[in-house]
Amino acid sequence: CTSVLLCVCVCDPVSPVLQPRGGVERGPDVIRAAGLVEKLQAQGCAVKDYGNLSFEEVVPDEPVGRAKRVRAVGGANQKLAEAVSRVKRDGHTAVMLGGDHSLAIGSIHGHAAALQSPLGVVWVDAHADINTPLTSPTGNLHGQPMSYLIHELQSKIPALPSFSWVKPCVAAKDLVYIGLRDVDPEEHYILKLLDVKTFSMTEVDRLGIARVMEETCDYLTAKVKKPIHLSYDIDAIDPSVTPATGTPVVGGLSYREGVYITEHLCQTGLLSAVDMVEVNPARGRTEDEVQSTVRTAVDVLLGCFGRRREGNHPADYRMPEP
Ligand code: EXY
Ligand code: MN
Ligand code: MN
Ligand code: MN
Repeated sequence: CTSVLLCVCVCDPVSPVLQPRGGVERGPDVIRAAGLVEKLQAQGCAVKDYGNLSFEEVVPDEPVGRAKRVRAVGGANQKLAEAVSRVKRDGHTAVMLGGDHSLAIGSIHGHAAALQSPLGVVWVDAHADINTPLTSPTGNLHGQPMSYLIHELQSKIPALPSFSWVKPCVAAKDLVYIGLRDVDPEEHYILKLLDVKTFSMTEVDRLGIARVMEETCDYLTAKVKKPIHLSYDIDAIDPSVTPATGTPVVGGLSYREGVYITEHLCQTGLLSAVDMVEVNPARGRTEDEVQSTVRTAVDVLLGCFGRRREGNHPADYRMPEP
């Protein structure tokens, strides 16, 4: 397989406030330090690491209405979208390491722009991240990325500085959520209004993760087999496993469910780009908490690229004859 790592951190709207000495922008480097590239190569992937994208600091970046850090996040995502488009046009599978989930604006936009066909999006998250700038209770852009991308919400999105390049590129029917358990009332209204397919943690409990994944893929490929963009927020997994993240919510996916999602998507052959976001080493209370979070993020990514839990063993092994 061929994968390309774009290591990206779009500035986090929450982290600098809560963690003034650094935060989610260190996610890509700790994921690298845990050996992601080497492990992908060991399982047969050709990997190109583009390094961290660098973004201009925007000062001042006063809130627009309630929306915070609009210019910085808009500008960074435009740069990211161009980078992702180039990678996809070169025929690679793109991996975006966050960083904040607001990077999905540029990631999905750039992915869609490079394709000739529509895109299916699988959003694995405790949160729906579909507030508009006007419904958002916090103004944090990481709670909003899907709203900018969905065709059906465009009439509800106000013009924002540094966002004029963003054009909707995903149909509401091509989006599936897995792992939801912290949804704002306004987001719930949007999900119902647009009839978005959701598997909250209640459905994961009721159906089991295997059936959730079968239904997800059946739903997305019912008419045509679309390339899939997986946007994976590490807070989808239970904070007992992945505590080093900005907005942990109890009652999440187990490690095994979290990895199974990627194993299943990998075997569809349709996985075309992956975001791994919200790994924040500054939010771990101990080194063990950071390592548990980072190792899980790495395993989730390895699952996207063919890692099997029984081991990836060569098919040409011959037993020694006596
Ligand atoms: N729904 C809340 C908001 O819009 O502020 C919380 C969002 C948390 C988003 C995290 C990254 O997934
Ligand atoms: Mn965030
Ligand atoms: Mn989340
Ligand atoms: Mn998220």
